[in-house]
Amino acid sequence: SKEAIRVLVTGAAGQIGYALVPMVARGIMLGPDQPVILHMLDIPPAAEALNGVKMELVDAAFPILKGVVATTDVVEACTGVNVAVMVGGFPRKEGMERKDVMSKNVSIYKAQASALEKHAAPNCKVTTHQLHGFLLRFICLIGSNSYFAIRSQVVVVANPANTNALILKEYAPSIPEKNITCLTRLDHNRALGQISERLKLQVSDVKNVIIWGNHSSTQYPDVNHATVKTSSGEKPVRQLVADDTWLNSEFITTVQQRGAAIIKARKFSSALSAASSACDHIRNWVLGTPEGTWVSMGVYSDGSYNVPKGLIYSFPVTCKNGEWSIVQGLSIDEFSRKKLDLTAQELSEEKTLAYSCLS
Ligand code: NAX
Repeated sequence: SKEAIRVLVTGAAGQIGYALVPMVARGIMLGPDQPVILHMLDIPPAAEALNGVKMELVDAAFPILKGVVATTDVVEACTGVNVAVMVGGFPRKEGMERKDVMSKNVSIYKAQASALEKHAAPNCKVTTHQLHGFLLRFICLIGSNSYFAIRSQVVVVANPANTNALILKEYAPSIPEKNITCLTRLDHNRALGQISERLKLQVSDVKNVIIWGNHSSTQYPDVNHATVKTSSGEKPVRQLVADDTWLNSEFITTVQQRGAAIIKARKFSSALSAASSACDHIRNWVLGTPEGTWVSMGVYSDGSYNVPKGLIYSFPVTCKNGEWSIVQGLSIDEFSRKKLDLTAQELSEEKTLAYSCLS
């Protein structure tokens, strides 16, 4: 039988956490026959609620759930985890300045990064890398008794997601930068959903949209390379929609503003779709993207597409053997170029603001 994978969910007593942990325990994130041990972290005011979530996980009797750690101690939460989904954060409250929210979250992500670095125990099954002090590991069982380490997999969900991920990266320097990502898959999935609604086609037949940049309203949902599977083969989305005005305006703003529309309708922010997308993000990262398909992930920029290096920016990526790589060589027209630059500009400003909160 397979070795259990330890999955950390921070902010587990919150809305997204409540939707996410049963998905993980059902095998939606890592596969239906992959045993998991859930590590749930929240803060002391939420400790009782967190314990309630733990009780429900026990009550649901998930066959692949091999254990639950529910704690307010970051060290206990991080010990031995292989996959980390960072959902915990400080929400923007009415009357709060952007800088105040940034400052709260920067200090949370700085502290959690350092706590991970300093305290998490190396996985005893990994002998070569544990000497390097890496904390989070992904262990794969090959055959009956041999293991190899595919490093840690971290996705930051909490907003400002890209910048929180950047802070986590900066303050956990021994975790390879390739292992720290942020969630823009929800935006990607929203874009797929809008195209399929418009064309009255199955969402599973639409692919290769791109979310560029920040998980914020400056993100650029791009359909220039997206295709739809039809009975007469794959067709470009632009050809099938045949309405550039809609694609260049309403489609973009609908995806950008979808989070606000959900809050307006539900009085709470997106939760089930965020949780489901976080599962998609990790599943594709760990198990790979299908041939010919890419997804969007916020990753550390290497300067591809002239995006400034040193930002966590959402790109189209393919994944194989637990590693993502940015899809290269896509043509970027002038309209897109401006939008790629605008969202990069916002991320650079967020980075400056985040650093000013640190000093
Ligand atoms: P909730 O407020 O329901 O839950 C957040 C949880 O985090 C709470 O239980 C809180 O006690 C906990 N928390 C706060 N500080 C913590 C800390 N230092 N350590 C551990 N836990 C801590 O928010 P929810 O609706 O679940 O959203 C969570 C985050 O996801 C928010 O930052 C939200 O803005 C962000 N989102 C990101 C999305 C994305 O696509 N990247 C989409 C959905 C969502 O808006």
